[in-house]
Amino acid sequence: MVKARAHSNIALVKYWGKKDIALNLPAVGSISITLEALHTETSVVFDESLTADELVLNGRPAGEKERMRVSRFLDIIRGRHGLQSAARVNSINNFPTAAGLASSASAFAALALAASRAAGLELSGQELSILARMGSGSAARSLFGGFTEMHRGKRPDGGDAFAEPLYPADHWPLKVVIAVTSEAQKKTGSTDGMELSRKTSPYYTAWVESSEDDLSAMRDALAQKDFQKLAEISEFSCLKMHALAMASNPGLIYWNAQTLELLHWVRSLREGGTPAFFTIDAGPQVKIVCLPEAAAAIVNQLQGHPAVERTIVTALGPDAYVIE
Ligand code: 2P0
Repeated sequence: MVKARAHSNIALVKYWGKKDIALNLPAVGSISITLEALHTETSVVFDESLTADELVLNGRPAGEKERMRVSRFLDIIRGRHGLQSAARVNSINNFPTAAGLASSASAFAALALAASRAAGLELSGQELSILARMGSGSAARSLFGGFTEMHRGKRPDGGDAFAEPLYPADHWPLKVVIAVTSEAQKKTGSTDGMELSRKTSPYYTAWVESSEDDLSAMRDALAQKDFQKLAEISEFSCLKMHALAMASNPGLIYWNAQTLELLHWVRSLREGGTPAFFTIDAGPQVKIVCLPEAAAAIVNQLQGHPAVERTIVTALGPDAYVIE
């Protein structure tokens, strides 16, 4: 049995759209930060006595949809390495899965690491990232700590579509305050949402074409540790992704009223001199990224704020690793 831990991540330059569904190749590159406080621990054992893969999620047998997704992922490892056995997989998030916080990123990164080791393979970081990508695009980034860049790649087989570490967490010890506005499960998952945008959003081509400029500007902002630039590019990429999603048909609206209220709140905070900006994924939570000295005051001000159910504060996290 091998148990591994991987941390969640949030993209500052967003991934939205696939150029190949079967291999899960992203249409755009992305840049993310890995989050220390949110992680998944997954154990895997291949067992010849099992007739089918078993999946326990947060202490309970998983639904058939989740089990099949994990089983298809294990098939990639089995197929490549001539393994026949089914596996017992046990996965625990230290954060509520229903809270609309990214769970597939840390889940498939931890699974890629644990399952490949349990199969007797010692994969490189790049190989693990490619493997994790086939489970979930954002998972390719969760293998690495700190600041990470995912490449969209050019090869049709996806051999160059992997994530790489840009900087370790201590390059720039940013903090993230997650403002949870609703614990309700989202209606349209990312995979379906991305396909809808690719097929129907008139902004899709412009989104793909403009992505390289955002990545390049973000690399500069990180190299220079220029917070103002970091804030502007991140908010731009986030709002552009949501505009793309909203312009799908039918439109995808991941925000609620509280989300929008908090966007204005964060903007006015920054105008008042607080080094903070927002980013939002395919759900209604607002992630406020800030310089470390600003985090405590932001949390204080959000306490009792009518738009916020609760907050989670985190520093930047480490690489994925094997626990036992
Ligand atoms: C990201 N998101 O860059 C973007 C921004 C959500 C919004 O990657 O279909 O679960 O499994 O490759 O990675 C979430 O989508 O999608 C995501 P799949 P994934 O973080």
